[in-house]
Amino acid sequence: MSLTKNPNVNKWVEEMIALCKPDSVVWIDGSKEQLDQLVEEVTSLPDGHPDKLYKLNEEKYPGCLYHRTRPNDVARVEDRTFICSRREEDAGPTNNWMDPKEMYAKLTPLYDGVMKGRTMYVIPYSMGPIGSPLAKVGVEVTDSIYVVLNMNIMTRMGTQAFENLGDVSNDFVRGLHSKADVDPENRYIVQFPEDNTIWSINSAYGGNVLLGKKCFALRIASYQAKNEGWMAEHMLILGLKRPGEETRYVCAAFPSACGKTNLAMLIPPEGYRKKGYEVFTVGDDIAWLKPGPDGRLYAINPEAGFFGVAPGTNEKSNYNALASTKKNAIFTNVALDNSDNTPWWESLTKEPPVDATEWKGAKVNGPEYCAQLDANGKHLTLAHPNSRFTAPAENCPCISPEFNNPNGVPISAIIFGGRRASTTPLVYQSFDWTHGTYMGSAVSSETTAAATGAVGVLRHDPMAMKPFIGYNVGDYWAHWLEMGEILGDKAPKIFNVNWFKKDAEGHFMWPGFGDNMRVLDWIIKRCEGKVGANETAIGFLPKAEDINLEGIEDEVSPAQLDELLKVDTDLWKKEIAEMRRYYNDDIAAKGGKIPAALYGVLDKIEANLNK
Ligand code: GTP
Ligand code: SPV
Ligand code: MN
Repeated sequence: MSLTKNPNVNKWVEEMIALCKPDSVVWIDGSKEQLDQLVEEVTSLPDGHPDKLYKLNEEKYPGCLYHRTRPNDVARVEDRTFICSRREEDAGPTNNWMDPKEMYAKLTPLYDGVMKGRTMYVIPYSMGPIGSPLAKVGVEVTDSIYVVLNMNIMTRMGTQAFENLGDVSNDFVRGLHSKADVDPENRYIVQFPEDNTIWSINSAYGGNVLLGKKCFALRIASYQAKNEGWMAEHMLILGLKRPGEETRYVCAAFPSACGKTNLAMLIPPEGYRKKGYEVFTVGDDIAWLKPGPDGRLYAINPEAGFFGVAPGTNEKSNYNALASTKKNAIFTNVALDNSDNTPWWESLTKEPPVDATEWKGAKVNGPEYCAQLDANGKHLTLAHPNSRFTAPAENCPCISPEFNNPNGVPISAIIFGGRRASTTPLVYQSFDWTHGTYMGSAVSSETTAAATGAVGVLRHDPMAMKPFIGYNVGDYWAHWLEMGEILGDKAPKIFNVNWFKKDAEGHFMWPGFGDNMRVLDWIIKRCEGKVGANETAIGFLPKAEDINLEGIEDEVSPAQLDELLKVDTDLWKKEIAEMRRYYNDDIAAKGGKIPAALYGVLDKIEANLNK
């Protein structure tokens, strides 16, 4: 039974039913009874069934579930992700493109009858708080209970979403997902931005199938945002409360698996905590940003949960993320400690469990298994490097009191970053918004396990949005510049950080995690005009004495801090030469219209370095 009178929704769902031919259709109202029933169904599947979810230790992890995806289906697949705008030039050089007519024709046979013998679940959901002027509605049809249960955590799911849409509007994103045969050869993640439509097939993993996340809230939304005068970005949102001062909010865009969840939930070092500094999480992955009535830029988190990287998460590195996973969470591709049926991943505890199940499902002796080396000489891991937890934001001990504020929070600073072993200093500030936009366009980072392919290779990832910009990257940069014009002197200040600089021995030079507070502190003071800086060829850098090292003097010597704050002219000349090559060869020569102002910045920095 449909849950809405909206004829646009009902007509589209009828079409999807006619195409996929499910045995039955269930509209997801979001009620506890309905969800409990789905949990019973999916946990009752026989052991080893590829769709099965497992219940975990009810005392230690109440309401938590565990799932293993197929070994060839463990991350986003960028080479199988398409932006199907009518004109190829509107997809631009950073996207795979196919004519939408051709793509529909290609995929329709794959979906034809694909749900025979299966149930279709119709999921209404809101991205953003119910009632927020910035929120948007999506409907996803899927044949996966895993998707339903994850969408329940990641979005405001169920009948409530239709309240936002109303009975007549056609403004909703249509998402069609089928796990089909989970055949990697026919795996497609396709966005049709001009149709508000997403078609995903032959995957059952995370970002490929939770269509509200990357597909809608970034790829489709970035296109909508350009047309409607706002921004959809791959950014965390955090609030920093300092004693006796108003809470300041910042956004940070780092590529996948480069530290957004960690920064968003940061616990300040002891010295700061004692003085009363606190960090509050508004979002850990996606921000929708729009100028507010006072002319400042406001941000909401369109999501309701965290789909976070598990390995590396522990009491010390990210206490708040770990705490968020302790009830009503779903774990995907982590390992199990069979002694008490709890999830485990690398670095959760020092020693792997002896009686373990590794992420593909084999029962192993943990320490013995992890002592083995793979073909590249790396230790085997019990959990997949891109294993994840799906956790409700409301579990997070430091969730912001503004999390559900329909108007969002005002943003003081935008921070870019990535994994850079060399060249990029710990932190620097742009000269102005245009230079900040250039800095965003110049983000490059060593690749991680979040997408399939080689790990550790330096690649350009402008604004941490390379896999997520739903249109031409040149037009996207132009949109950033336009937003700067609109915001004028109320625009957030723009910074770049690098937690990942390495010394000659390959060790990280900066302790990172909670100690990143020391950098945030400088950033906020810069926004408030309360601290000076050194003007360099590439931007404003902190004076060494303005980075507070109290409590980490043993870890970061003055010489090391100098190294972290160094602008190496030779390396930067290479960096600029590479940027010119990137602009010319990878973007302009392939149909990206680079705004002249960005070439202007490139010229200026190059001239500065040659002075
Ligand atoms: P996505 O969910 O893929 O968008 O990732 P993310 O940007 O939220 O990354 P996340 O915070 O999950 O961190 C990914 C990995 O980076 C984890 O293994 C972290 O332990 C590690 N990491 C995060 N912050 C730091 C840091 O400040 N320093 C170092 N050295 N590692 C960090
Ligand atoms: C990312 O890869 O940036 C993620 C995980 O946040 S996924 O939802 O799979 O895209
Ligand atoms: Mn992400």
